[in-house]
Amino acid sequence: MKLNTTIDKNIIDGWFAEICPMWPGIALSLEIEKVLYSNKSKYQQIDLFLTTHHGKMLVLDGIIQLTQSDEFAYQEMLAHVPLFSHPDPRHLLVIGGGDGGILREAGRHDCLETIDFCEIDEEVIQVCKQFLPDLACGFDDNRVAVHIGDGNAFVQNQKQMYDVIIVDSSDPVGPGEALFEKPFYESLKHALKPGGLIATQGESFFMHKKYVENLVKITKELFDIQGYSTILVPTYPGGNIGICMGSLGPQLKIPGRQIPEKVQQQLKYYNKEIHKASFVLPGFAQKMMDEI
Ligand code: SPD
Repeated sequence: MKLNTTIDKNIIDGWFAEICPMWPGIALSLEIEKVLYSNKSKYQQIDLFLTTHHGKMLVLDGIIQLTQSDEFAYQEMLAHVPLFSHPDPRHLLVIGGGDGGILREAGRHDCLETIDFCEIDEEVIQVCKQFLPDLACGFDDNRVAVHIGDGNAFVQNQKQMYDVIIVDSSDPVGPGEALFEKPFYESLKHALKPGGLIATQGESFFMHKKYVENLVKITKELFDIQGYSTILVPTYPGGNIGICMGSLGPQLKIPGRQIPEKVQQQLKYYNKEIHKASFVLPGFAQKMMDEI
């Protein structure tokens, strides 16, 4: 099948194959029904597909960012593990994640007074508002202030501003590269209020050992408490992805406050037990963390 997309190299007989040097020799493929959007923005190639069995799928530079069938797992965990670890989060910064999914989840926390959001590629936001309103509804929250620009530059100007910072980055190829380097984490630390914490997209301990080790090393060096939580996401490489966290006070492995019943009822993946369990790692992965 010939699909009208500008990333032809990833399309094989009507299937999209996620081929990337970060996970050599293996590629997840999804069958495509239709190309809904395909364009090279100022920063990256943006593709939005309708798949045959997993709903719509957002792909940036050939890498799957989300599918409608399992996005809830990633968005819920990357938002609620850090936000429920903090005993009283009032001010949140979200860097990356132009789909709005993390904002949708963060918006469930009534205690938040301000939510700053920084995304480099405005076109991703526009595409998601048009095609993924079930995620982009996160932008409708009137506590959200959108800043279009480089997250790395944005955070350098913020001093002791936030209780929680969440980094929903793409992989360290393309525009997200600086978000995996130590100077960025030093800036995040300075942007935190006393007792604050950060959480960042932490890749997969099966597929991206050197990237996970690097993030864990940086967060161990800079923060008082470090933790690595893992999430099952069938359409990410290896079927799992981590959250690498650093805290200036709060414990990470247990919720620091009650999960309101009305919030819990809205969630499909996150709960108190999965919060704790997500920090329990397979032996080889725990050994990897301990040796850093
Ligand atoms: N390997 C892909 C990792 C993508 C992480 N970011 C996804 C953005 C969803 N809000």
